[in-house]
Amino acid sequence: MAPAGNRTRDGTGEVTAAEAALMLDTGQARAAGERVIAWAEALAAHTDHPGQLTVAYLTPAHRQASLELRQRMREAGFDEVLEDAVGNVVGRYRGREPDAPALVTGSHFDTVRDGGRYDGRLGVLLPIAVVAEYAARGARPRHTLEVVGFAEEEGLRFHSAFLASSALAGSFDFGLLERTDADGTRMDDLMRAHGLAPEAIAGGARDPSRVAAFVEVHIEQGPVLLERGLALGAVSSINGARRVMVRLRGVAGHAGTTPMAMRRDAGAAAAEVVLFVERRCASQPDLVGTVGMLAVPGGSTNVIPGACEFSLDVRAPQDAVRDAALEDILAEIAAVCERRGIACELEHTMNVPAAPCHPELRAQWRAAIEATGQAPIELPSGAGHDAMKMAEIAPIGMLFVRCGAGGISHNPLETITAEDAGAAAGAFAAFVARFRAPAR
Ligand code: HGY
Ligand code: MN
Ligand code: MN
Repeated sequence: MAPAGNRTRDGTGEVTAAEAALMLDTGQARAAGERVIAWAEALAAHTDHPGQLTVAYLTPAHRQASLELRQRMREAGFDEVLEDAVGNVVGRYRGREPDAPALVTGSHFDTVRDGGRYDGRLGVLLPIAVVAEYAARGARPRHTLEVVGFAEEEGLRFHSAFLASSALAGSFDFGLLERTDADGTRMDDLMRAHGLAPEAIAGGARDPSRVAAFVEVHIEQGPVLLERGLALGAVSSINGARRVMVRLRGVAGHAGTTPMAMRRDAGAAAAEVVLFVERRCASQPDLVGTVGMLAVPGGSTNVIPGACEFSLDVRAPQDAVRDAALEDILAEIAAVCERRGIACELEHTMNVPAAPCHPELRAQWRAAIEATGQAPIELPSGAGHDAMKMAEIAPIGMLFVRCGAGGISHNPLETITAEDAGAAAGAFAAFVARFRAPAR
C-alpha cells in the first residue's frame, strides 16, 4: 500500500512524488551516461594541439569548448545560460522554491597538456545530461540547480590554478591580471580580447547566503574504486596543495674545458633537489611531492647549465604535514645552492588548504550512491578540485567516478565507461532529489 500523503516508495524507502519525479530509472541513467561519453568525445575535438587534448585558458579551442557547453545547456532546457566576466559557463535550472539558495555544481573544462577528456568535463556534462532528463518531463528540483563550467582550474597558461572558481568564491587575485603567458600575453589583455570584463569579476562573486552547497562530480584520477570493483565513491576530504616555481642561477660554461670542481652547474643542483623531494615525500604516508616541470632555458649540449627552472607541488591530507615537508625542501634547496654557489629565486604560486567535505553532504552522497544499488564507500581526494575553492563560501561535497586503465589521469589514456557515467547520473539525480541544505 502506498504510504500516506503524496509519498511513494522506491528501492530506497519513502520519497515524495516531487522527489520521485527527479530520479532516473536504470534506462534513463544509462541513456544519460551514454550521452555524457558522446559529449565528452565531441568536446575533445577542440584542442590547442592536434593529436592531443590540450585546452588552455582562452585559447581558440577553449572558446569553442565554451560555446559548445553553452549550446548543450540551451538544448538541455536550462532557463538561463551565460558566460561570466572570467569566462565561466553558467547554466541555471529554476527550482520549485526559486527564493531558496541555489545548489551549485560543476567543474572545469580547461585541461592539462596532453590530458584526458573526463578530468573536469565529466562534472559539467553530467549535470547537463541530468537537467535534460528533468526538462524533458517538466520535473523541478526544490533548489535552483546552477551548473558551472569553470574556465580555468589547471593553471596551464598562467600558472594560476583555480582562477575561475576563485572568481565565484570572491577570492580572485587581481594581481594575476598582470601575469603574462609564455608568449608575453597579459591575462588582462587576453580577457578583453575575448570580450570578458576583468572589472566585472568582483561583481560575479557569489553571496554565500545564496549558495546552499557546492557539489562536484569528478573522475577519481586514481585506482581505489577500480581495485574495489566500485563505480562510485563519496569524497571525505580534498588534500591541500602548495606549489612553488624555483629558478636557479649558476654560471654557463664550456662543457669541455671547465674542470668539474670549478663548475656552478644549475642543472646538477636541480637534480640533487629533485631526488631530495622524492626521498622526503616518500618518508610519510599520503604525503606526495612532484617536480612536474624541469627545464634548462636555452640549454645546449656543450654548455654547462647556467640556469635551471623547475616546479614543486607538495600535498597532504593535513596542511601541517605538507608545510613541514615544503620547509624541509626549501631548506635543502638553500643548502645545495650554498654548497654549489648557485643563486635561487622562489615564486610561491599556490597555497590551497585541505578542504574537508561537509558531513551532511557526505551522508547525502552515500545515500545517493546506495540509491543506485551500490555499497557506498568514502575516499579522500589526492587531486585538487574547484570544490576546494568553493569551500571558502559554501559547504562542499564530491562524488568520485571510477577511472579505468589502472586509474590513470592527466594522461590521454584516462577513461571511464558509459555504464559508470550512467551510475553517476543516477546517483546525481538521487542526490538532487533528496538534497537538504546543510545547516550553516
Ligand atoms: O592538480 C590537480 O590536482 C588538479 O588536477 N588541478
Ligand atoms: Mn586535473
Ligand atoms: Mn580536475
